[in-house]
Formats: sequence, structure tokens, C-alpha cells
Amino acid sequence: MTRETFYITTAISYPNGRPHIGHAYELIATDALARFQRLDGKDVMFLTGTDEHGIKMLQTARKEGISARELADRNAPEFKRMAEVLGASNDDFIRTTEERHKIASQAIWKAMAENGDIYLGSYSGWYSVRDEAYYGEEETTVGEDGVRYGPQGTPVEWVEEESYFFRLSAYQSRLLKHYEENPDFIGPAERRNEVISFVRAGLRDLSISRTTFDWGVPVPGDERHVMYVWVDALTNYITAAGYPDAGAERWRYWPADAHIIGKDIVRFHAIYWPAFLMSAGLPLPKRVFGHGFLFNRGEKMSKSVGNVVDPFALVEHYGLDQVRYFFLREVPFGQDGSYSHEAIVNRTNADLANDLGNLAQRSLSMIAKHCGGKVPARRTFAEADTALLERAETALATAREAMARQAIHTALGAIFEVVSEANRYFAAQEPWALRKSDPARMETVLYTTAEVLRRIAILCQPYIPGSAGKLLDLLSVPADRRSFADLGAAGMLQPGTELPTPQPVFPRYMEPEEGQGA
Ligand code: ME8
Repeated sequence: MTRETFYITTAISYPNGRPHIGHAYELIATDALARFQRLDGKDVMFLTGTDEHGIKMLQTARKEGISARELADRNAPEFKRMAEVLGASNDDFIRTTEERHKIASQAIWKAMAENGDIYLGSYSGWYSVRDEAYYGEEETTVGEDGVRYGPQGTPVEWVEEESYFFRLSAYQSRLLKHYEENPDFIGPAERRNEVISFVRAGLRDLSISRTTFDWGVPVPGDERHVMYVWVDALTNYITAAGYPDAGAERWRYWPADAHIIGKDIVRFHAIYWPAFLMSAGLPLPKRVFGHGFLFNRGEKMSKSVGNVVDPFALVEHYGLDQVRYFFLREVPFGQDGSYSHEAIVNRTNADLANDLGNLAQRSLSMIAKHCGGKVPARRTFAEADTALLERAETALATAREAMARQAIHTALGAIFEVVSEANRYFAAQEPWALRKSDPARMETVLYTTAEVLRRIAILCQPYIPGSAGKLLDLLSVPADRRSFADLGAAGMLQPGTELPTPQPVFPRYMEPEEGQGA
């Protein structure tokens, strides 16, 4: 049986510097979305990578006295390493300087040209180097400093040159029709509204080549020009799916199910990209989701962490799953968010160490001590037992619906409500008191607690894969019985199964000062 495919991507990052926390945030969120679909039985492809051409790379390289290629070769491995350090489950990592990408970019260019959508013209306009975009005069303002700025607050300059153009203006009504017929094409709703009003206001043709430098993919048939720059960048999503080889093994993944990107580049993904694809006669991605920006509240985070904006330091300091959990739970996905030392510590200590960690530790220790270290026997379930176990199953339905619209925080919230419920259950059932009064009932209560922990751990895997895996190890759940299909009755713990010695799964964060003990 062929499984349903699911193709998800992050934006590709500029490797003109080291990866920062915004890159890490996007990757973690996209990883959770990819893992969720994998656990839900889909045939998933998850892509991330680096966007290595363009003027930003050249400018930084020049400043550092090296070539753009050297700069890319130095930083791209850092982005790969970040993916590893963050536990990202990406199936591929694309670099736009790869040969396969040159082939794909030239192929889509040719397809658009054959469709009559590319012409040679000359361009003059207000250009922002930082945004890599031209703006209309009415979109710019002159600041108090006398400098002219674009709508994103970056300086613009007057540029005039020969350039190839893409006939974007011809796509206005087709795009608007697409947005209308596919209300889920852009999310969240604010982003969708912005795009629609932008397109309604009218689209200008797009300058898509440069002659002033050669750091880019050569324009097929006119090598004085290099592509600049969104044709090259956006095409990465189909390069990795094997384009232009329609018989490629991976072409089954296209069209992508979701492009996960920051809100600053929604316009390019929701306007340019579908127009390019329409022009080339290719199917459009199903959804473009623009997440919010992360800000450091600016306070000093901790004496021992110098630069907390560095994702490597953050993981080193707080632990990987703590960082993943914090970003996914604390910040409603789609909105801007801020992080601070206190917020990370409070959130992870309360939810992970106290609620989930303590429950696991307390119940598993009791099982080790009073049930011979084996999954306890279960008698007839009381109503409270069944109710708790069912809660975990309905959490899947909520999570599934939420994850389909990238409401990651809602999914995680629903799962952690089960954790709270399990804590209330454990406190109310008082298994420690039952030990004397009704040992058989104690076993059933401990069984139920272990079983709900199994379900919670299975559900937690997309978000905190390492700790969820550890918890499943402590419950002796085999590696091939950890998908969502195993959540229900069929996968239930078997009484008598040997369990390993319980170990804490979520260490409490202690301030370095506290840890030194005084
Ligand atoms: O835009 N918080 O690359 P990039 C959250 N190469 N997300 C952030 C962020 C922050 N503080 N800062 C950046 C590019 N991002 C292009 C993309 S795609 C075909 C080409 C997000 O390195 C940003 O919104 O500037 C984008 O989605 C991603 O990080 C890479 O940003």
C-alpha cells in the first residue's frame, strides 16, 4: 500500500553569518510538524538548507576579505551542525550552490521563458539590498537622516540596469482566484489578508537577473546575467524533489504540503512562488505558513551563558528538549514571541520537571518497589481509569487537527492537559495508601498511570523526541510500537513486562549558583 506523502520545508537560510535563534526556532517547529506526520503514518520528506547566492553573501565576503564561496563553505556546515544539535529529522539539506540546483533553476527559468513570461528590459527603481527587493516610490519614505527607506525599514537606493523580467503583473487575477478557492493556502489569517490586499493593489513585473556580479546561477542562453535572486532561492523546494526529472523517486512529494517560513518572506512565497510555478506549469504548494519573530527580551540571561542568541549555547545550557519545549509551547506559532532566562526556566521546570517528570518518577519508582519492577497486573478498570486513558486518545484528535493548521502550541497544550489530568488522578487515587488497604487496586492504579504515561510519551515525541524516547524506554515500549497507530488498546502495556530501573527523565533546571550549594 502506498502511504500518503507529506512534504514540508523550512526557508533556506542565508549563510552570511552563523545560525541564530530565529533559524533554530523555524527548524524546531518544522521538525515537530514533520515528526508528527511521520508518527501519524505518512511518507514524509522534510527539507532545510542554505541560500548561498546573492548580494548579501558577496557583501559579507568582501568585508571579510574572502570569496562568497569561501564564506558559504565556512558557514553552511554550521547550519548543518545546528540541525544535528537541534535533533532535526530533515531528510535532506540543500545548498543552492549545488549542481542539482543549478540544473533545476535553469530548467524552471526555461519553462517560464517558453511560456512567454520572461523578457529583457531595463530596470530602474528603489532597491533594498537587505530585502533583495525593489519598491515603488510610494512604498518608500525619507527618514530624518535624509536616507530613503523601504517598507521594512531598510535603506533603498536608486538602481538602473539591464535585467530580465518576469511577467508577474499577468498573474494578478489568477493568484487572487487561487487564494479565494484555496482559503488554506496562506496562514495564519493576518498574513493571508496582507497578501490579498497587496495583490489586489496590483503587481509589477519582477526583475529577476543581474549583470553587475556573477555570484549566482547563470541565465540559460545569456550568461552575462545571473539569476537574482528569488527564482534561484524558491526553486530549492523542487530541486530537492528531483525537478526537472518528472520520473525522479522524490517527485512524488511535490507539491509540498507546507512551506514554513518567517512572516518577513511570506510575500515571496505566496505571490512570486505560485506565479513562477503557474508559469512553468507545475502544481502549487498546498500551504505557506508565516511564523512570527522571536525576540530576546534583552535582559541578562545567566552568568554562565555569554551569548544566548546562539542556539548552540542555548541547548548546551538548558538542554535540547527544554529549548524545544519552551519555543513550541510558550509562543503561539504564528505570533511573535520573546524569550528570557526566567521564562525558559519556569516553563520547563513547571511542565517538564514537575508535572511530567515527577509523575513518571513517582509512579515508576512505586512499580519498581512494590510490583517487582514489572508492568503491574490490572484488574477491572474503574471509571476513573478508563476516563484518563481515553483522554490521551482524544488528545490525539485535537493535536491532529491543530498540527494540520500549524497550531503547534494548541497541540502541545492538549497533550499537557492529559499530563495534568494524570497528576490529578494519581493524587486522588493515592496508590501509596492502597498498598495496605487494597493492593490489587494499587496495581490497577499504577498500571493505569504507566499506560497513560506510555500514551503521553508517544504523543510527545514530535516535540521532545529525546525525553519522550527515554520515557518509552523506561516503559519497555519496543521501538516499532511507538507510532500513533499504537496509541490505543492494541499497543497497551502487557502486565508482567520487565521494566528497567527508573531514572529521572527531566532534570530540574537549577541556577548555577544554586547547584554549587551554599
Ligand atoms: O530570508 N525569529 O534567509 P534568512 C524568527 N534566504 N524567525 C526568524 C528570525 C527571528 N528573529 N530571523 C529570521 C532568508 N527568521 C532567505 C529565505 S527561502 C526560499 C529564502 C526566519 O537567513 C526568516 O523569516 O534571513 C526566514 O524564514 C528564515 O529565518 C531564514 O532567514
